[in-house]
Amino acid sequence: MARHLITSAIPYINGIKHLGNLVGSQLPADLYARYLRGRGHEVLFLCATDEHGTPAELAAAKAGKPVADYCAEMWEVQDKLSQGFRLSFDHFGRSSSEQNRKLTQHFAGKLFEAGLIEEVTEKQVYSNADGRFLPDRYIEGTCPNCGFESARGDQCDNCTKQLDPVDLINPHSTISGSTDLEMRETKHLYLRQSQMKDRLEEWIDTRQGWPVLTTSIAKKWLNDGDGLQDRGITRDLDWGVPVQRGDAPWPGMEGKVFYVWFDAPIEYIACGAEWVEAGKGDDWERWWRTDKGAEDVRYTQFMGKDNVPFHTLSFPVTILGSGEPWKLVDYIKSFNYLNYDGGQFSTSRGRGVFMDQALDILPADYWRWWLLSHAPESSDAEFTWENFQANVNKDLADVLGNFVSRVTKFCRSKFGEEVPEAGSYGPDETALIDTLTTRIRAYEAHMEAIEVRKSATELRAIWVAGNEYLQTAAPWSTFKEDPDRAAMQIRLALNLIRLYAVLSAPFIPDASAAMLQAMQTEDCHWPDDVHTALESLEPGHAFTVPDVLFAKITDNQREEWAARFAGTRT
Ligand code: B3M
Ligand code: ZN
Repeated sequence: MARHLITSAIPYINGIKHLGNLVGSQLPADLYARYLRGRGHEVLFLCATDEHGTPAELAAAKAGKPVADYCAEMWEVQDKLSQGFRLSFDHFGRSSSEQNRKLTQHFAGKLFEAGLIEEVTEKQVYSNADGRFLPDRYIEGTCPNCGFESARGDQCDNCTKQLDPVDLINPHSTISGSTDLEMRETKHLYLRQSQMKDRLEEWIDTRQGWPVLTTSIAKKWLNDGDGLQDRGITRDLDWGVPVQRGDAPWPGMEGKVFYVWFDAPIEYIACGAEWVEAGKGDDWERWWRTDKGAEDVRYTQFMGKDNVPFHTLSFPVTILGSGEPWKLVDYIKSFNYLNYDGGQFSTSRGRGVFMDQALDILPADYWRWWLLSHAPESSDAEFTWENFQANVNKDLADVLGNFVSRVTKFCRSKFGEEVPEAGSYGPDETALIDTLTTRIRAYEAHMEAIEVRKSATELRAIWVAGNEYLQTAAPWSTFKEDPDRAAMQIRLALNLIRLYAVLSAPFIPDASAAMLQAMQTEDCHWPDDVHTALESLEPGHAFTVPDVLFAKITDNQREEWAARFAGTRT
């Protein structure tokens, strides 16, 4: 038994996530967590909402709510959706927590003492009417390049030119509309990442077997162009972690907060403290401090590829630079993008299927199975309704669901609702056990390597093996000449249902629970030995015929959904 710490990239608070977000971090993290728990390991699986920064402020303003209220409400919404998708976080925290504020300020203090934070004076747009410095996104004006009237301080959305606020013609504040703006000197903190380049490189080089996607992105940012850049870690916003050095004020930094990407990864750690505060655990440091027991913890992070630089460079700079014994990540599993029906999923344009909409039309297991079995690992993947319908109908309804239904109904009609006793295995059964043993060992190897698609393919093959056995054994014909043999075949098949429930739980937890319930067993033991595992339900053990596990998606439904989700969400 080992100890596994697992974190998923923490989703932004501003709005409901789409299925592309889900499959790029939270869902595969859940798959891995469930698998490891199923194997008897000790797991701490943490996630949270990422609540700071301009996007949260802007979304709250748009909703006409104070930002703290907006975040609290959206946390509830995201928490409920996480539960709906059966994401088995040990705790779903919030980056705006008291624990994260303290820890972020603590790290800043340590980094400052280590000489890794520099104070830089620069000129920035100040709005007299608003009484504050304006971040780039809060300034709009006419684009000097194309004449577009609502170009932002950092970029023109019309011609995509990167801008500086000073480039804009007739700039004004998007808060008040005021044009009474001036350039003022202000101080900001920079994290001196460049100082840490060698240590980071050394650390990355010692990470054995990281996915190519992860290391190539890390190396690119480490070595491309001018190398690792120092990075501004403060912002002129009201909403965020106030800039302090530990408990002490930071002279000249009054009214400023840390940049959202500085405090967000620290929330992974703070979330452990929140987990304890919530009464769900009693010691978070044994997961996070190598001087307090975390040296034998294996820490795995899950994220989309766009988040990799922050996790391979910036966050490790924070941890290593603090000089304190915090746990560093052991393995980073990153994902490409999932596209939607010939284009991209887009939160800002409301394109694609969002988590709430998905659960409105189908239960979680349908989505979990399709998304995980098509996880964008080696390249981008694409969701189409045709493919979704075809795969769900075939794998879940025709293969798995049909097996369960045929076996339980046949047994009920010929032997009653209990496991029949007669008969003993022949060559077909020995061959099946051999096949299953090979496949289950392969499934374990893929799961341990977090090869999500390969794991799904193997699991599907395990289901197919049972179906093929049933087809060849044909207990419905055997029953006529040799009822004892049919009894043996069906006893094995009923036990296979339990075995499938255990193996499939990481992918489709609800169906798995329904199968165990129908088999009236709580035996979730992993099948280390297939022969033994197929003897779990003994002769005479009662079961029930479950409701249909997976209903097929009809052509009408597919067409209706394709049309409903063709446009953009309002
Ligand atoms: N919230 C971006 C994202 O959801 C960001 C991740 C933070 S992980 C510390 O893609
Ligand atoms: Zn422009």
